[in-house]
Amino acid sequence: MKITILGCGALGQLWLSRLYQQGHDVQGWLRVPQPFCAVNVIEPEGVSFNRNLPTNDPEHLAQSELLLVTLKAWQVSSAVSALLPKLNPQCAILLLHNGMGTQEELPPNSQPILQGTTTHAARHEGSTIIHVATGITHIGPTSPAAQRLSHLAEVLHQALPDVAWHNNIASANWRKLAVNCVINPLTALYGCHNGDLQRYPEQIETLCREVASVMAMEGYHTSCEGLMQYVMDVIHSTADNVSSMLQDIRSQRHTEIDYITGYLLRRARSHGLTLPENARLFELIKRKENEYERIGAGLP
Ligand code: KPL
Repeated sequence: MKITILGCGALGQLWLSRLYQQGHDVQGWLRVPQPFCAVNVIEPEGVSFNRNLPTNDPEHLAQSELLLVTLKAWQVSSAVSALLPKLNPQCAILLLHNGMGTQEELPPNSQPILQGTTTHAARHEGSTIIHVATGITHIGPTSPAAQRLSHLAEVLHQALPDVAWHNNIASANWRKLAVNCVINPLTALYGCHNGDLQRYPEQIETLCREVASVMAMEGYHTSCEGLMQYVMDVIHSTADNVSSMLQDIRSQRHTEIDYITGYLLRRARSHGLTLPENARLFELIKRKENEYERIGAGLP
């Protein structure tokens, strides 16, 4: 299958290496074009993959059957919008990132669009990508046109298991949003590993209650207890992880908070709900982010 991967960060390189090894015709797409992408991945059991893979070939892009987008949420709309006119109308776009709300930012288009989330963890160590923990990738259609694409779950599963197909991906996305609304800001504020959050059950319960109230208004009924159990399970299973938001804050990068807690608060407002604890965490993360972004921009 001909595939272009937009975003060659840690997860993008992991998918490039796995899809290439499955015999797919893959290329990376970089914002700043380079002659090739040096993909260097070390798997959890120590096996490494090291190869230069092609990038930014417009012909390859035009013939691609899948555009796999592994950018951060805040990078998606401008990068995908720039590629839309160059894609074959049949080319599926799979948006794989934390948070929600990026699809609404895209210009009107007729591409079949899939959304997904993943619990695979990968991080940079110099120019090497360490695949820290295996996980599950949940994908599903966002329009009737994309419903016929369930075979893609099998293609992706062969390369990087597990991949699960959901006809109703929004429900899975909301559960992942709940996980990210709890783990990401709290770890970024306390400067701790995911597992250390077990010390804050009351705060986690308050956050989950607020998320569950918005989910109910959106038509995804869940009990606060059920949601909290799910979040606690992820805290246990990713106990040694440094969350992506803590990594972003430590490296003074823009975070995904606008698409995680920010998205939740926007949906809450549209239903006339206020979420004091999520709003407080949102403000604290934005304050941290603004501090270094102002300095970076040379502002007083
Ligand atoms: O998605 C994650 C992230 O760090 O962004 C979790 C699930 C919280 C794992 O660290």
